[in-house]
Amino acid sequence: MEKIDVGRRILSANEAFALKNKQLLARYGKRCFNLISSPGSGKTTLLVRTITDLTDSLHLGVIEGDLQTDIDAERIRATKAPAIQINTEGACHLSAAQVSQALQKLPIENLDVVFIENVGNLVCPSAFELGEDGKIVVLSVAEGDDKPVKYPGIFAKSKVLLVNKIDLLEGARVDFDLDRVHADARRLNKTIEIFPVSAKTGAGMQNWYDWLTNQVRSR
Ligand SMILES: Nc1nc2c(ncn2[C@@H]2O[C@H](COP(=O)(O)OP(=O)(O)OP(=O)(O)O)[C@@H](O)[C@H]2O)c(=O)[nH]1
Ligand SMILES: [Mg+2]
Repeated sequence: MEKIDVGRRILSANEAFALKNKQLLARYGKRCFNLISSPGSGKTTLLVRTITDLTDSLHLGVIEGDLQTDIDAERIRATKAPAIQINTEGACHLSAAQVSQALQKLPIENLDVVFIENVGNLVCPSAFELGEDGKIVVLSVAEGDDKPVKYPGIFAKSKVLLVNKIDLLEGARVDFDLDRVHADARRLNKTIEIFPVSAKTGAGMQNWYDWLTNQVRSR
């Protein structure tokens, strides 16, 4: 009996949409980044702060992926930036087909960067290309410093690692060895940019803004 590799078929259908998204974004000359992390590491908080702090220099739009609700899209819209919510109804990642539909609803021509906030999950989203310029993995210090070695796939594939909630390191409220995370992430990915930040206090955020601004300028 012939064996059918369903996993591979799903991936190649996804890759066709990812290519379509990439071509659309290239035609408009826009950057697109795919934010991936565990639930609650601070993706939406980081986006809200980035949009607010860069309001005079960059126009950002967001595609939000969640199992249910439009809570995150509403948080983005409160900044006046455009946001499209996708509900995956149980799926643990966004697909390129879903992103393709959302891209048609965003005013891409008016934007500098499209951010995709993927479903909170450190594993599934890393396997699905969406047509982005790069993945950005967020790890908050409350999750523990062993995450790069335990979930290597996403750290190996990402352009940037945002180590969020560094305000919690003050007073040793959380045990987290930043040097270990640097070393482990670099071992997996020689070129990954690592920015320790706090979306709450704004600490370290300027390094992230400089990187993002350079990405837009070099397009
Ligand atoms: N102390 C501290 N808390 C933060 C920081 N960033 C986010 N938070 C808090 O972390 C919680 C989760 O933040 P979200 O931005 O909703 O996280 P998320 O990754 O978007 O979550 P999902 O979309 O559910 O995956 C909220 O209570 C935030 O206020 C930070 O830098 N420091
Ligand atoms: Mg969120």
